[in-house]
Amino acid sequence: MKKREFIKITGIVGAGIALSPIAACNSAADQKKELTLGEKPHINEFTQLDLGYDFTSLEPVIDAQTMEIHYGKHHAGYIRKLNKALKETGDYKGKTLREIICSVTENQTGIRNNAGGHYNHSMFWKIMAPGGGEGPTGALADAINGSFGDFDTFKSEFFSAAKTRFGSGWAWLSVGADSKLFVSSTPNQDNPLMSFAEQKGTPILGIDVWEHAYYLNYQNRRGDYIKSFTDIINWDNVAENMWRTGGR
Ligand code: MN3
Repeated sequence: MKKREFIKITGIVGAGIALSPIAACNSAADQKKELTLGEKPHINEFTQLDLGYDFTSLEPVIDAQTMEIHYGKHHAGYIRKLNKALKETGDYKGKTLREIICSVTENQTGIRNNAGGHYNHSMFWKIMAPGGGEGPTGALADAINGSFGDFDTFKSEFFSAAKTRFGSGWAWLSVGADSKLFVSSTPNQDNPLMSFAEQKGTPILGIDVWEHAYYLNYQNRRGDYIKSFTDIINWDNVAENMWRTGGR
């Protein structure tokens, strides 16, 4: 099915008619349709994908120095430590990043933190764009309205989840097992796909609320960062993530 046809058909989600239930971490065949982040299965090591835009592109919302350090040091560091941890365990050969996220256990902290760090940041770079978008349209807008009532209610829930996450972590918009969208937050580099997440689902949008994501520009004003972030959301890519999640 072509993406456009799918979007047309899944307009029904907004009308309250759910698609077939989708488990967040399900069979290999279904996973191929889920968010892949372009990664290859883990054979030797994971590598960092190109950012796809310049460090200055998201200014003034996110300054170039923050982007350079965040992408070049923090994200790159998660990948380096993930590769080291994978080498040490010898497990997960041939698994995709998503499969690792889905099967990592709470106590495997090296892989949990660094596979999470790699996955979360790979998604984060893709759901932002210079100038952002007009806001969600089509099936994504319908799904947001169907799940939250309206876009403003979603924005307020997302803001609150990001603002109140104590310490470091992420706030998410995810697709749940009932195909509805929900907002949640996770600590550190955890992710809603992880089996021990409080609310499990497939994330399609996430905001990094670690201080390293905003401190140079916003210092302690996390709320200002979150509000500005909504101006640079790449809604087309969020819609694409939703399409992959339900694209069966
Ligand atoms: Mn970060």
